[in-house]
Amino acid sequence: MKLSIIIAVYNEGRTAQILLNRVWALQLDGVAKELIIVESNSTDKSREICQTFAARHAECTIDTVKLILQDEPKGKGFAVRAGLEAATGDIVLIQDADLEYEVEDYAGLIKPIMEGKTDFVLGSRHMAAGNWKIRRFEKAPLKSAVMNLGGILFHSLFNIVYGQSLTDPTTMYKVFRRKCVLGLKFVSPRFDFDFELLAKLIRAGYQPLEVPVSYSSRGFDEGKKTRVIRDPLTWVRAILWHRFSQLRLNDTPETKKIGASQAARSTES
Ligand SMILES: Nc1nc2c(ncn2[C@@H]2O[C@H](COP(=O)(O)OP(=O)(O)OP(=O)(O)O)[C@@H](O)[C@H]2O)c(=O)[nH]1
Ligand SMILES: [Mg+2]
Repeated sequence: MKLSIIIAVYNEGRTAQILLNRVWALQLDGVAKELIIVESNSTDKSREICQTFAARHAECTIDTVKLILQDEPKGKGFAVRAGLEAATGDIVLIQDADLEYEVEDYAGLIKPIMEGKTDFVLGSRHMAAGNWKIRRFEKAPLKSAVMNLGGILFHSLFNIVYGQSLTDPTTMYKVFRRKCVLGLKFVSPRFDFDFELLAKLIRAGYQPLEVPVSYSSRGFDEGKKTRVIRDPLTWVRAILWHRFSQLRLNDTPETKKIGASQAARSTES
């Protein structure tokens, strides 16, 4: 079993090295890891960190490292999509280059997939925290409150539009069999990709199973790249648009019909 771990890195000089070392050191029974690092010409030392890391592990054959260097930062979605194209694993997991989540949660995330219970898992921060206040920025309590409230609104809107009852649709930990995304069309460049990926997997008939994961939010002063005004607008658009946007790369009227009936089944269940 091979696990492809896609790590988008842009200006993460403070955390990239620690994160990469943690992912590399993690041992998972019967699983070989393929780290796919996508770096977009950072203005800090992130590119050097990624290059040194990839060079250090270039000779490794069980766990492997692929480094994709992009010329400019076009957003997390753009970077993760490049990673998806390069992935060769059976299962794909998306990982940020910060330390907000714990790599120790990987085992719990891939377990239901390896046991054949599902093809798609979401790591829910709310299930573990037991409440909705998952963001706590010490120096900006108002921003924390706005983002926590915004989280509820976006999660609710997503659940209504897609007929779901997910506790954490915007979690970074989206883990799925690679076959699930083959042939699906993705266009979102920024954090709107999160919604597009989830929407299209659900529309393709893959109902996500949520498992609890730990989360410790970082503040904007620590490098968070979400924009408080710009990004939420793209999320609303993504939630509504991708309910109906082209699902597959080669959609014909026939495959569209199949997609629609699969989506209907998954929203019924
Ligand atoms: N390669 C690349 N990575 C990016 C770009 N924009 C953001 N990232 C990376 O994407 C990851 C997520 O960015 P964060 O600022 O942590 O975003 P977040 O608010 O935690 O959002 P989520 O990941 O959706 O939970 C980080 O590892 C960033 O370095 C980009 O343009 N290029
Ligand atoms: Mg993050």
